[in-house]
Amino acid sequence: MAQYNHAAIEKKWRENWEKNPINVNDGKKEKYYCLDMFPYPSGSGLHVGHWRGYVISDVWSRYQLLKGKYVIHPMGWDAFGLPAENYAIKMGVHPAKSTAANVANIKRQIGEIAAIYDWDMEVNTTDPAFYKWTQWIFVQMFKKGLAYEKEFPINWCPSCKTGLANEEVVNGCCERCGTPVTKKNLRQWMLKITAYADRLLNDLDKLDWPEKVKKMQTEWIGKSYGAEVEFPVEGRDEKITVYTTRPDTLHGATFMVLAPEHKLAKDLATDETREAVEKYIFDASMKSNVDRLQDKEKTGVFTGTYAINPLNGAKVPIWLSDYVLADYGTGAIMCVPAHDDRDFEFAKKFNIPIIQVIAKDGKEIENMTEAYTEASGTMINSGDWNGMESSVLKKEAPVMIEKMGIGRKTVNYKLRDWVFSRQRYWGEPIPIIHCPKCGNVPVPEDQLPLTLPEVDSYQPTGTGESPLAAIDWWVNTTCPCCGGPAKRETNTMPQWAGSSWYFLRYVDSKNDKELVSREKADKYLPVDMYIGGVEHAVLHLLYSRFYTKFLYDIGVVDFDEPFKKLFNQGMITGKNGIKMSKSKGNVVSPDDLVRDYGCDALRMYELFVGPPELDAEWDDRGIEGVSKFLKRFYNLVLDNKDKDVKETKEMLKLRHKLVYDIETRFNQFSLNTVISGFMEYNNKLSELAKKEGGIDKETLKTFVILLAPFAPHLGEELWRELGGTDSVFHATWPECDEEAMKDDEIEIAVQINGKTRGVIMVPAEISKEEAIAAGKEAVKDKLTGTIVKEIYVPRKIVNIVQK
Ligand code: ANZ
Ligand code: ZN
Repeated sequence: MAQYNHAAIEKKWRENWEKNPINVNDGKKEKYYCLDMFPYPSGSGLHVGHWRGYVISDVWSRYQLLKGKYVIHPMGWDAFGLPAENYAIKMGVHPAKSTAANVANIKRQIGEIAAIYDWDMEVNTTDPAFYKWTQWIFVQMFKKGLAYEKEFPINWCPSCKTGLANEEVVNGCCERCGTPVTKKNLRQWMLKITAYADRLLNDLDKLDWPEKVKKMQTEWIGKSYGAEVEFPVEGRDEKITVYTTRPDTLHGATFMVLAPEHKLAKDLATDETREAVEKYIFDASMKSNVDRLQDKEKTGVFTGTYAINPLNGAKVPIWLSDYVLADYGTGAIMCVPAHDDRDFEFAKKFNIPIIQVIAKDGKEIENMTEAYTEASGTMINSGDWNGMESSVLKKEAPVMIEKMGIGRKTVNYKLRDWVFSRQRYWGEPIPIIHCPKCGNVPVPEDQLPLTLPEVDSYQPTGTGESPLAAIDWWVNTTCPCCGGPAKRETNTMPQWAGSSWYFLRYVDSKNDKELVSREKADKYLPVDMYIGGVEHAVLHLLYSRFYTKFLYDIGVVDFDEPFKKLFNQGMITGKNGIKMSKSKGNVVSPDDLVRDYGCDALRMYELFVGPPELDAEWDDRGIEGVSKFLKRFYNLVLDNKDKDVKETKEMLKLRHKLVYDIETRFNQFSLNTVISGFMEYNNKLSELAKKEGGIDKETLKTFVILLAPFAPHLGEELWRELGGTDSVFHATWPECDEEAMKDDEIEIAVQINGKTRGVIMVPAEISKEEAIAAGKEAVKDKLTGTIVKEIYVPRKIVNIVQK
C-alpha cells in the first residue's frame, strides 16, 4: 500500500493551486475579510511563533471558503519605522535595500505555510504609491485642524535619538532598545485623537472583541467625571484650579500639591524655599512620567505658600511633588490624605494633618493606618455636608460647587493627543511646508507622494532634527501658496501611520486616484475577522479605529469601525516560557520541521500545542504525534475508499457526531480541541472499520472536508482519491443532522439503595415507567426487601430503594 509521502503530496498540490486558484471572486459570493496583523520585515525571519498566527488565520479563512464565501485574505509589510532603520544602520545598508531583502525572505517563508494569501493585494507601507495616501490622510487631518504643531517636553530616547509617544515607553524605558527615557523640549506634530475620545469609548460596545482588549482601551481613554475647584492663594491675587474626582471629600483637603511643571510652581517659592524648590523642579524634569508614577518613595518640597480651601476657609500648605502629572487634569490637586492612598503616604512622610471626612459605620477612626478610599459611608467633619451619604454627595457636589461659584463640574480623559513626529529618516515625510508669510502650508495633493530623498547618512543626528534637515536642496523649496522661499518639514511620521489604515488599501491596492474606491470599500470592507497578538490592544488598535472614524467623517468609507471581530493569539515561547528571540538563542525555525514532517503536520502541531488564545511552550517532539495521526488517517482512507461498504446506522451516527463536535469546537475557536477531535474520531472509525468490514465513502469524504482547512494538502489528496474531480475547497461544508446523531440505545445504571448493581441497554426514548420496569427485571435476584421508592434519573440511573 502507498505510504504517506508528505513532500510529494505537498509539492503536487501547491503547484496545482498555483495554476487553479481555489479562492475566486465570482462577484456573487458573500465576502469574508480575514486579516492578519501585517509583519515588520525584520532581518531574523519567521520562527514557529510567527507561524501560529498565520496558521490560525488561514485555517479560519479556508473554513469560510468551504462555507461558500469569497475570502479576502491579504498580506503586506509594515516596513517603515525604527526596527527596520536600526537594522539597516547596524548592517550598514540603506533601509530600502535591507527592507526589500527582508521582505523577499519572509515572503518565501510565508509561502511555506501554504496560506491562501492573495498576493495581488500586497501592500508595503514604504512604497511611495502606498504612502502617498498616508500623507494624503495627514493633509486631510491638517485641513480639519486635527494635525497641529506644539512645543513641549516629550519623552526622548537618548539611544535611538528620537522622541517617543507615551505608548512607546515601557517601564520608563524605550520600547525598542530598553534605554531609560528622558525629557526633551521639541516642536512636535500632534494628532488630535482626543477629539474622538467619546466615540472611541462608546463604540467599543459595537465590537465583537475580547473583553480584555475593550477594557484596556476603556482604561487607556480613561474617562472620569469630577470637578474643578478654585483655591485662592493666600496673600495674592491668584487662584489655583485643581481637578478632583472626589469633590465629596473637599472638607478633608489638608494640603495641595502642584506638578513641578505647573506654571506657578517657581512663583510660589519664598526666599527661604527658593533654592530647594528650583532644585526639585530641575530633578523632576529628568524623569519620565512612568518613572514618576512608579516611584516607590514619595518626594516633594513645600513652597512656603498657602492656599485657602474655598469651602471652609481652611489654610492649606502648597507643595510640589512629581506624583502629580503636569498634563493631566489641571496639573494641581487638593490632597485628602484620609481618603487617597498617595496623599496618605505623602502626609505621613511630611507630617501633614489627616482629617477623616467619611465614616464607614458612622464612627471616626482613632489612628488611621491607611486611607479609606471607598466612596461609601457617612460624611463627618464636613460642615453642612455632615450626615450625607458620600456616594450621593460625590455625584451632587460638582453641581453644588458650580452653584457656589467656586468651581465647575468637568469630564476628564487620560487619553492624550498623539505625538506624531519622529526625528528619523525611515518614515513618511510629513507633507507640510513652512512659509514665513503663509505659515504652515500642506503640500498640494497633486504633488503627493512627497518622496523620501536619498541621503548619505541616515543615522539620527541627535540634535533633535531629522537627517532630512541636512539636505539643503530638499529642505529649501517654494511656498505653494505665495511662491516665496519656504522650508519643508523635516520630521517624519511614526511607525503607526501606515498601519493605521493599511487594511483599507488591500481591496484596491493599485488605485492611483483614490485611497480606496468607494465602490470597493462598500463591497469588501470592513474587516470581518482580525487576528494578531494582544500586544497591540491599545496602540495600533486604537489608532486604526481613530483613522477609520476620521475617514468615515470625510466620506471615504461608510463604516466607522474597522474590525468587527478580533482574535488575539497567544505567544509561542521557548522552554520555561521565555520569549523566542535571536538574542536568547531559543528560536525554533519552521524550515527543518517542514522538511522532516511536512507543512500540514506543522500547521496542525502549531494549533495542537494549546488553546490558541493562550501562550504555549514549544517542544519539537510533540510534532511526532500529529504526524502519526496524519499517516494513520491517510491509511484509513486509502484502505477503505474502494471497499464500497454500505452505510450502517452506526456509521451515520458517528458521521453526524463528528461534524457536530468539530464544528462546535471550530466556532468556539477551540482549534486545539478540533485537532484532538480528529484524533479521537480517527480511532473510532478504525474500530468501526474492523467491526463492519469498512467505512462508507460519505463518512470518509465528510472527514476529509473537515480536515482540509487544517491539513490542506492532505485534504486535497484524499479528496481526489475519493473521486473528487474539483478541489476539496469547492466542496460544501457538511451539515450535522441532530436527529441522526441521537443514540438509539443508551446505557442506564441500575442501583439498589444507591449502589450500582447492574447496567442495562434501553431505547434512548424510553419512558420512566418502562425504564424502572426494565431496571427491576435486571436486578430482580437482588430485590429481596420491600420496595419503598423508585427513582429514575432520565437517561442515566434507575435507583430502587428497598428496606
Ligand atoms: C481629591 C481626592 C480625594 C482625589 C480622594 C482622589 C481621592 P482619575 O480617576 O484617574 O481621573 N489627580 C488629579 N489630577 C492629577 C494629576 N495631574 N496627577 C496626579 N493625580 C491627579 O483620578 C483623579 C484623581 O487623581 C483626582 O481626585 C486627584 O485626586 C488626582 F479621596 O482629588 B483626587
Ligand atoms: Zn507662502
